[in-house]
Amino acid sequence: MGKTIIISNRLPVQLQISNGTINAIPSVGGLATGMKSVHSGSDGLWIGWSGLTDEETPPELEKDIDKALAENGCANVKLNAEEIEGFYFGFSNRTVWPLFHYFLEYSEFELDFWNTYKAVNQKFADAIIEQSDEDDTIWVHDYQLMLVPQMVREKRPNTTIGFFLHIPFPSYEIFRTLPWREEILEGLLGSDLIGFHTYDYERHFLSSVRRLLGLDVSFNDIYLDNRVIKVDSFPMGIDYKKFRDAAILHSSKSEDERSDLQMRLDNHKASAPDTKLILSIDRLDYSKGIAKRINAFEYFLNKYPEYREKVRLIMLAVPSRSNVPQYQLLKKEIDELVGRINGELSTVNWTPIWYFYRSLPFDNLIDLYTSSDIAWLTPLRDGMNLVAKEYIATRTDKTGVLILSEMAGSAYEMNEALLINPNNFEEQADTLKKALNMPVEEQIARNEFLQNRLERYNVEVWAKEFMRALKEKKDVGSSFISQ
Ligand code: GDG
Repeated sequence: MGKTIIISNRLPVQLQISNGTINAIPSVGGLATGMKSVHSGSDGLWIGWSGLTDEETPPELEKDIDKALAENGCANVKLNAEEIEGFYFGFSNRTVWPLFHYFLEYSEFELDFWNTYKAVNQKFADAIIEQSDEDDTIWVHDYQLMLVPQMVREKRPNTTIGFFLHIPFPSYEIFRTLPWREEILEGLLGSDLIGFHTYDYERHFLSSVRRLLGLDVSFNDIYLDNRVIKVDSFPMGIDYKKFRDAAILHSSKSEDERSDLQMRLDNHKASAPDTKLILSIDRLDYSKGIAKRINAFEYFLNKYPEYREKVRLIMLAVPSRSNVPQYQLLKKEIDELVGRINGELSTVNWTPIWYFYRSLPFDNLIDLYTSSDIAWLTPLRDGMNLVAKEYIATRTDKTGVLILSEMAGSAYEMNEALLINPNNFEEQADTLKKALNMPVEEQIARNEFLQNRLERYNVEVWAKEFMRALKEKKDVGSSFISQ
């Protein structure tokens, strides 16, 4: 039996060079965070881009970089600045990302982006061919690499290939606006198994395959030449134990061991014991509904002024894709909104919004999760949303209220949360009030269900289920071909 090879745009470590030495820095982001435990638990290989362009890589350090990566079970697909511009910032993040998140008006259909996307996908496919054997299992991740499965299939007709999409697959009506829609579908259909977070994304994909390619689709099987491609949903879990253990450790820390952030949070609690903390954590991305959330918070404070000085919104926005104009505009909009609301509503003792625009170390994330009475996550579209799951996992005493957008994939599995429509300010204001007044017994009852489910369906189980389905599919597929 061969090895398992994971392929994603970014490797689970980023390399940075300072004064001739190489530092490996863990990546932030759902995929990196989720798959890390799977990869480190096997002797498999992870192929992806290191984060350094050719131009940023001193030739004399190239060997050391490859060595450092190999020590981490990784192999680099070398990309230059122009390729990153067209493939990553271009087609991936200015065409596919907005389109698949229903921001049609942000989607740019540039032929140059598309050509670079194809060329870079070919580079990834070539790296796979070079570093794998026929009996290896290939697991390709996400929207940056949708052409890779078919590119590998052409050279390795019998290799087992799985693909998982971490973002939503949009409805046919949205997807069909993409000029290269058939090529994207054909690229994905090089896989044996295609996985999505939810049943809805799966249906949308099947509908596009049927209507755009005219292929036979029966239930969740697609018939293409002499192959059957399976499509299924696999809602991604988190490393539940890691978050749980970190929260337990956190609660046992002595005063001296507390972080600066935790001290600030504790001081806040001590000075205003009846003020509740509401938390949001997202990459700074328009799909996450950050600006709307701030507006909804203002709406809440106006509708229920008795909560002024009684609540504080702690907003962590992690810098992301800051080369893309849309993200720069959003950053400006959020800065202005936070400034205006804090300027208008603050009192001597109270600032309504604490806003952090940075990436925080993992321990600080735990400080925030464990100190907040409410997590309020309002994506306008989100493939899954792992932050919602992480918040619940860290609530060791089972208190805390999760308010979650219906538009997040995770909402399908987290019915015990308070689900809201992020466009409905009235509903959100009332839900915030409900959350602030929810009896502790009710919080515990809701979170018990959620925690049990998250513990059971953790990220390792998610990966195992996908791999099991991929293996099963291959066994059935081979017998189909040989009949
Ligand atoms: C994509 C899809 C899907 C965040 N800030 C910090 C930090 N994080 C970590 C969180 C969490 C991850 O990043 C974010 O995951 P999400 O799922 O919320 O969102 P995306 O980055 O958009 O991920 C998403 C996911 O892929 C998986 O399929 O759920 O829908 O868009 O794990 O903890 N970690 C640290 N510091 C931070 O400041 N250390």
